[in-house]
Amino acid sequence: MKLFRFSLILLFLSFLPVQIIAQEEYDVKEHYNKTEVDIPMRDGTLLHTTIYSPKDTSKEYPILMQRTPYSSRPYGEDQFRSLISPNEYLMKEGNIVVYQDVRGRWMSEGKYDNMRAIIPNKSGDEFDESSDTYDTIEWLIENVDNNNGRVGTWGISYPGHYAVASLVDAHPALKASSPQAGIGDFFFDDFHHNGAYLLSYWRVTALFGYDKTGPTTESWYDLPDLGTQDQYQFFLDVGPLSNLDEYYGEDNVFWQQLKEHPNYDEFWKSRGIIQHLEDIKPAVMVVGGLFDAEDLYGPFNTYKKIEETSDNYNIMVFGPWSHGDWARQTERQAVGNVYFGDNLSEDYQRNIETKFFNHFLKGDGDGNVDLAEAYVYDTGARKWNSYEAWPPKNTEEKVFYLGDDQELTAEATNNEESFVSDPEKPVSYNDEIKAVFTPREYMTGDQRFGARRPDVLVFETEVLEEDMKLTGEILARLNVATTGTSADWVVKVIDVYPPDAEDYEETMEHLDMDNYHMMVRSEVMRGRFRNSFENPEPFEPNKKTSVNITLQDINHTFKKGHKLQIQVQSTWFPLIDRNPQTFVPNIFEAEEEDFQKQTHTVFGDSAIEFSVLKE
Ligand code: PG9
Repeated sequence: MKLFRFSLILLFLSFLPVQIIAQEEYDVKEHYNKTEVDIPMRDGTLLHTTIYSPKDTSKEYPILMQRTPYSSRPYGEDQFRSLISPNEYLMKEGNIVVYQDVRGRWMSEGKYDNMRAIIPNKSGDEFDESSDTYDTIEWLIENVDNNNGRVGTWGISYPGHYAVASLVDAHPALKASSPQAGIGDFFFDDFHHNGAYLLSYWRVTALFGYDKTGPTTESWYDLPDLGTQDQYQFFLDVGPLSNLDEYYGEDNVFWQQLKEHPNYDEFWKSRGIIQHLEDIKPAVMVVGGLFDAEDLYGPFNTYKKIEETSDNYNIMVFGPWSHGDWARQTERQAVGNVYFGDNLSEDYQRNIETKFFNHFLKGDGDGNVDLAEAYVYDTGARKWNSYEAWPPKNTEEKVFYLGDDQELTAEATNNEESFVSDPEKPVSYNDEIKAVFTPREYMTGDQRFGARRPDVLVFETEVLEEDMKLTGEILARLNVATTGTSADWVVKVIDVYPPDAEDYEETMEHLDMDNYHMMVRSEVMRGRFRNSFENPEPFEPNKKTSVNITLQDINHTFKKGHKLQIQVQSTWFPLIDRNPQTFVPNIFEAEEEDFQKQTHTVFGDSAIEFSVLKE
């Protein structure tokens, strides 16, 4: 396979929202001075830091900082970003804006460590991302002219993770942070979902896997090129994961780590950041996208953990966004084929994000600011909701059972639905032939291509006679069996549109929205981890076994005339890797002969538990 160098800008933009794209009407260079400094951390490591300071020195400004593994480029004091700050409103009104290459990345010294573990009660020159942030803030407050002594952090995705890290043992000058789609734990975000490896992330293992030899402004890695858009066929032809060693050698540290740690061991556990969110002091605004294919576990659990453990100001905003959409300037907000509304991101940036930072960094900072506890978009009714708590309190449980005749029933049945699961013909996770860096559109994708396969079980309500609003987490309590000793279980929650549904500008040419099977939420449980993520267990062939799957929060009205549909399947390719369906110690080391067709069964006392909002 030929390796070829992506233009880093292309790769860089593929991860980050369009906010880096030029803002024609505002020239940063006219309003800001730029300096680049190398700030010493407590262990002496120098972290390369770019500082944009307003030219108007007649007043003081807070410091808004983003720490990133994706480069604080452009480098060179005469090279300016076209947009600085979380949004253009904060840029135009004037703030000191700082970008820093985290340890081991780009122009910073040190060795990179993916999701570097937080060290509680550090001593001496022990360091982690929390202490690197603390040391950086200490230096900035002491050395940057015209700062008002208050600091805010923000970031999306990995930069969002570093914003979460800034909250742990926070510097006293840190008054506000907005972690946005911040990674919480790589065993449940990005690279894995409940222990299933996201094969769809395989290519970006190159981005994080190689150590650089020293500070550099040029990328030191190449992304493998599949040589085709048909990544389903590519990965099917590759066969067992061990064959991918052909493309990543021993020098790809992260690829080795992924293979060596198939279970939720200390390697992953220590790197999860949610556990450290105790007694948080700075004000926090967690932001996420309800259709974010990369990081959902992180933002929801960041908000919930802080609510549980801290009495700081803590709010959340979840819109009908895919990864990073909220930072874009697109007028029509859509995810894949599905349109949700106009100017949703711009309104959020102007009326929520700017208000949050200004209150805590320039205003009274006492928390008396007219912002809701939880802004969550209703992705079925297509309107914003403001809640006083999340998940909402005024709900009642509604349980649907996976009955016979493809029906969702109010009572359990003795029904059994079986299907042959063939690793050589896995269910595709989407109906497009497109190679991706990371998955995106499938989160609202049409699921009819799945519904018509014999190895996808379908259960649905009658046409709804009135609106049904489902909010919060979903619990799938499956009772299953397999003729094998290993299996994955995927549950998909789908909104079936009526025959007269309106089409959108974004709806693909060949498609109408009538009878559109819109994915609302989905999740996989790698069956070996059903009782413990640390200690995987085989299935006993043909024994009825319970498998529980928590699906991340939703806020979706299933409207009158629509249907609620549940799909259950055991392959989801190549979103996730194939399960050999034979229990092996480590699927990364499974052999060709381990991959066996098996017959799986789902019993009629399997239940899907929702929370219905009592309007
Ligand atoms: N969470 C995103 C990601 C992390 C690691 C690999 C690929 C993507 C992100 O930082 O955009």
